[in-house]
Amino acid sequence: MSLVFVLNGPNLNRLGQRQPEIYGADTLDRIVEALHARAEALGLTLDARQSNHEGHLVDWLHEAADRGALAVILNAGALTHSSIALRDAILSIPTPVIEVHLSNPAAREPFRHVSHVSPVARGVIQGFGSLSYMLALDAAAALRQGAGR
Ligand code: CA2
Repeated sequence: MSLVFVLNGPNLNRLGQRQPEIYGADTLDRIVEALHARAEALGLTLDARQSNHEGHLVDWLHEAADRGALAVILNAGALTHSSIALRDAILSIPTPVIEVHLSNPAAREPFRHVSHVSPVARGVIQGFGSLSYMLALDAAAALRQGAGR
């Protein structure tokens, strides 16, 4: 079965506790649970992880490639707007990376308008709350048929 990594960055472990008007009321555990159910229906195996540390995300991007993952769904949190290391890690692997965001950073503060991930991502889905992750999973599944090129 095709493997899809779902990587979440800093503070996303706090989802559902503050700012539901921006990020929704779901916890990350609930989002991941729903993703697992959808993945099973799509015939995908998920490996979902969260870290508040940039280096973990870099290591996991490498691991996804080494394990031959079909795709990585990445919400890098605020590292999206600051991390050249994550950009370089994405460039260092052949695995397609689908960038996701719960909110629409382009419609928020100017410092969120820059993403170091977007230029090197296969595609970007943002602004749909937890649905962003579901849409990204459908996109990952479609990559099996060579979709999107
Ligand atoms: O919209 C997204 O998914 C973000 O990646 C979320 C990040 C933010 O820095 C990005 O600009 C957009 C924030 C992570 C979660 O932060 C929380 C804040 C309060 C309560 C719970 C989580």
